Amino acid sequence: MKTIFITGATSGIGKACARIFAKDGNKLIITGRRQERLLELKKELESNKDTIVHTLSFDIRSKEGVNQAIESLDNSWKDIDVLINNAGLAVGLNKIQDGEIDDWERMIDTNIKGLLYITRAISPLMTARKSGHIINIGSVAGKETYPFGNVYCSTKHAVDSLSKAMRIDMVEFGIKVTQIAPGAVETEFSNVRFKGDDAKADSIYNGFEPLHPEDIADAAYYCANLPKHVNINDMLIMPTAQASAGLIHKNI
Ligand code: NDP
Ligand code: 8X3
Repeated sequence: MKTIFITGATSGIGKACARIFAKDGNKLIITGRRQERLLELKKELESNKDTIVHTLSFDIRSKEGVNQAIESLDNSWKDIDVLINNAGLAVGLNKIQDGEIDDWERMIDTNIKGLLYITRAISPLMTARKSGHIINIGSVAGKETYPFGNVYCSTKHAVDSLSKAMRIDMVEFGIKVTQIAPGAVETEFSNVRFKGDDAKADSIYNGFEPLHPEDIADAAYYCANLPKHVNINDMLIMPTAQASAGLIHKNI
């Protein structure tokens, strides 16, 4: 039985990860701000009698909130085998000269600083045991920069770079670090990016089959279940209809 810690498990990719890792009867720590959703998911996952779920509701942008949440875990939950750094978001889609600074700060605080706060709190638990696997959910936006993507792309480039840095820093402890970088996945991502304009969000996925959150969860599960001597450093996963960040072939 492994202990898996997933950020952003209330929706999309994180929720799909929780579901796939629960199949084997693992111990899951699921996190996000929306406590009701965490409790609903806990109930669903614990219908597998071999699965035990602990929920932690906090805002990843708060250093104190992150540290309190991790410190609140009792010792039986602290042997974290797999950390999935998934919580993240894009907000807005503007040129730099028209950008909303509040949107930039939300993205930087969540996608970079939040991921760092979590990693800083959990990685010492892994290095002390000389065992652990960190899976960072990056993006094709961390490999390429697309029009209007400026700050979101920069935050995901930071995740790309931090994934390499974490691997370098913790290699001597046998810690695995994997980045999974998806193209377009149909989740609540676009609803958040377009600030609740759901018609606009839905139109992003019209005319082609996007990735489903389960496709990314499958990849995370595969990476987490390889033999001890094998690590996938980096996976770029696209819908077949998407050739690059900016090129999606649509039948409309
Ligand atoms: P969703 O919007 O469906 O899920 C995002 C998750 O992140 C939610 O569970 C949300 O929980 C959590 N989250 C956001 N902000 C915070 C915060 N401040 N504190 C704690 N949790 C937070 O989107 P996805 O599943 O698509 O996104 C997951 C990751 O995948 C992100 O890092 C995203 O950048 C990346 N990604 C997504 C792609 C896509 O096309 N969908 C493609 C490439 C990468 P809550 O709101 O309850 O706090
Ligand atoms: C999320 C997908 O298309 O905005 O990372 O890069 S995209």
